[in-house]
Amino acid sequence: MKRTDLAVYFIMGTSNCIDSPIEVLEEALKAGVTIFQLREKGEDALKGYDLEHFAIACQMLCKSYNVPFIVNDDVDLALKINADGVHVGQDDIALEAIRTKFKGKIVGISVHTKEEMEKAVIGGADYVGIGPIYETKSKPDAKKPAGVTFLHQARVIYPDFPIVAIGGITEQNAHEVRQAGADGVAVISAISESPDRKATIQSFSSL
Ligand code: TZP
Ligand code: MG
Repeated sequence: MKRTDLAVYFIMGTSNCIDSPIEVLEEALKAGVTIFQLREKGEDALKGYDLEHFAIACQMLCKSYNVPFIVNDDVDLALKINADGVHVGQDDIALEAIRTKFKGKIVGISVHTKEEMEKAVIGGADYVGIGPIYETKSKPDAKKPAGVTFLHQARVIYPDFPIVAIGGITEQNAHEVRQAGADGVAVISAISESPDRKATIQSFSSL
């Protein structure tokens, strides 16, 4: 993948949207998000056939805008529907196991320390997500906000490795994370809850 693919990384599940999720996604794609991750979480999360059906609808939309479609956590679903990639956390299935199943596809992993980052790079990840940078209300079990210190360190150690920042990123603070070395911003609420999605996405695109 190219580092520029991470520029505006939209993440969403049905619980993140007040409006129709498919309409939100289409609006976001039209406005210029560069990569999309389906992250279906929470008590009312879609499951089984409903989840697969929704995932395929998202995937088809992404395809029509030429935007990579990534599935969070659910490696089996990603393989079944032939998604462009998966994103996993430290507590999910091991990177090496995914890497062998996902030849030629995008594999992203969340990291919080230098050790985790080194393992990710050696283990063949295509990109890492670093965060939460700021306070987030979209992930109840998120770690404490880390600010941009580690993000900056990671960029210094790995000048060319694709890195996206996540957690509480808004139009107001996005500049700081790009300055610290992130190739892009990964956001849920800043886009899904924006009163003007087009303007929000354009502001992220022009960083
Ligand atoms: N991982 C770390 S923070 C976070 C995830 C999935 C949630 C990001 O959501 P928001 O609304 O952009 O803070
Ligand atoms: Mg996970």
